[in-house]
Amino acid sequence: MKEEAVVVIIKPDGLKKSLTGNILTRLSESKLKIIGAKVIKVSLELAGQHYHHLKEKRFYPELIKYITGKLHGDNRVMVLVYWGKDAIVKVRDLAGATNPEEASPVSIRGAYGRILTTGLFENVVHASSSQEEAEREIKLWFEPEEVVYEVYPTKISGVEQETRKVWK
Ligand code: IDP
Ligand code: MG
Repeated sequence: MKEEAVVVIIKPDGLKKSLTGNILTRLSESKLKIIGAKVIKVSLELAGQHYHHLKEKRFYPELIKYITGKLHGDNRVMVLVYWGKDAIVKVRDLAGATNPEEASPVSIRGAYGRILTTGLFENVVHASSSQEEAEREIKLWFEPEEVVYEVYPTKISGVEQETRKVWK
């Protein structure tokens, strides 16, 4: 199996509950390499693009509230790219099943997830489900310079004197 990338998102419940350290420790059992990592706020637009395939599900409105932080009063997520052999299956194994009640109790979701009274699976982490999804998610969540390996081809775009925010 070739090396591949996988996106992990520590969802707002993970940050609110100070679980980032525990989750990253669990994920380090995979021996995969972290090649990108940042903490960001999730806009409604980004949330909608990330979960576009779930728009028809009855839990979709609640899911959008969840990932944008409305359920936790905290809209931070930590988003990472892991790289290595069988990265997707390794990370999804450590994450556990989507439903935290069905997830192995020693998996991340089994240990830290819960089901809300609304029925939403508050399951602490997202992990890409295929190479195609990983590519789509990396291109959605990251700029090329935020990922240390050039995992997909890039090109130069824009004008040289483009303005941008810098430290003063
Ligand atoms: P995954 O995160 O394991 O890949 P997806 O089917 O992509 O699962 O669903 C995205 C997220 O939507 C899940 O992580 C979970 O938070 C929520 N979700 C998925 N299926 C259900 C469901 O049947 N009931 C409630 N929430 C769900
Ligand atoms: Mg998924």
